[in-house]
Amino acid sequence: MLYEKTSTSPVNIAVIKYWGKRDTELILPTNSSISVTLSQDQLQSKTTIRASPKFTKTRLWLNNVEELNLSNNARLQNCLRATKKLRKEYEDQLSDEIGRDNVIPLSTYNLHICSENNFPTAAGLASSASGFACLVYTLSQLYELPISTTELSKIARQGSGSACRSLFGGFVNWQMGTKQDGSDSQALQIASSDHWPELEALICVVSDAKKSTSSTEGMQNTVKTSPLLQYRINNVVPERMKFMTDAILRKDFNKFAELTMKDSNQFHACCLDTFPPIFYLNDISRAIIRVITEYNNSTGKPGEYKAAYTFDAGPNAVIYALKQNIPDIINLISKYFPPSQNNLNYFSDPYNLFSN
Ligand code: 2P0
Repeated sequence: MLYEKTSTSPVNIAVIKYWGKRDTELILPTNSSISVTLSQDQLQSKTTIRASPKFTKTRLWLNNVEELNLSNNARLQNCLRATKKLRKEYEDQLSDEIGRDNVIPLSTYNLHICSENNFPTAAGLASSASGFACLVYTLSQLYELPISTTELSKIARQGSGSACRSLFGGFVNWQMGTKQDGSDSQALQIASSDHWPELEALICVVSDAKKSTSSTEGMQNTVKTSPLLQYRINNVVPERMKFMTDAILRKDFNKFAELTMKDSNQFHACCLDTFPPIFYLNDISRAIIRVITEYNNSTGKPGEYKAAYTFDAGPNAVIYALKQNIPDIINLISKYFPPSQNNLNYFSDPYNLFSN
């Protein structure tokens, strides 16, 4: 007997950034964060999982070629163990109701997992977020787990912190929580994707090369060495979380844009404040910041914005803007960064709900 499930998961791009862990095993962050989940048209992970009593061991292939060594991958093991445990509890509950012989003992079967991204992996485009969200979501479907998405987010978080946010569509808050066991470090939806359909994201792929400093390693060096990060955690993020939530709920693009750009700037300032420093932005990234700043200045009204840039752990830009301004922005970007000269690709991606 063979049991199989396939699902897809979207990427999310943070507007209040996660950077730093207080517990590296449970993946508990040093601050809460907020993200927007993009539609799955352009960037998505797809995972197929098969379970069979005939499989002699659990195996995982990434992007159809590379078989991962699972024995030294603690994060994957944690996700597999946690979902398997829930499946076992569910099987016990079902056994009481319908008899053990009528329950498929999926929790005892080995798995074959195929996971692929339709975009560059580990290039600062949130591939670990969509990848782990997809793994955990597909497991929950295969195992028919009777749990909420927020409960599931606590398992996805243990694969990759930002993955907990990709389980929801729309606008998502990853609450850092305060408990040591991580039981309150979870994702919650602030608003669904149809709340603000005019908001779109333009993704500018400056480079699809694998980043030189991984997020996992980089953020812990920042925790150890950056006084600016401590200031950010204590004095900046708590207030920004409130203002950003409010801006999203009120669909206030000016406030949303201002906070998004300031938070991206401060995250990269923390990278620069790390010792030795971490450089994720390159010359093209900085030029994009200048073009968007000039574009915003062209309104002539301080505090009014037509576009907001944000950068994650890589040089690629994500530009949030209202739908009516996207053609202008594409014109600007293609004027200043002709694809043939800069090797910069871009595409527009209205965020959308990840139906689950
Ligand atoms: C974020 N990033 O909030 C921030 C902004 C990158 C910059 O989440 O170690 O891959 O797997 O928990 O989730 C990237 O960090 O790190 C990230 P781990 P993750 O989106």
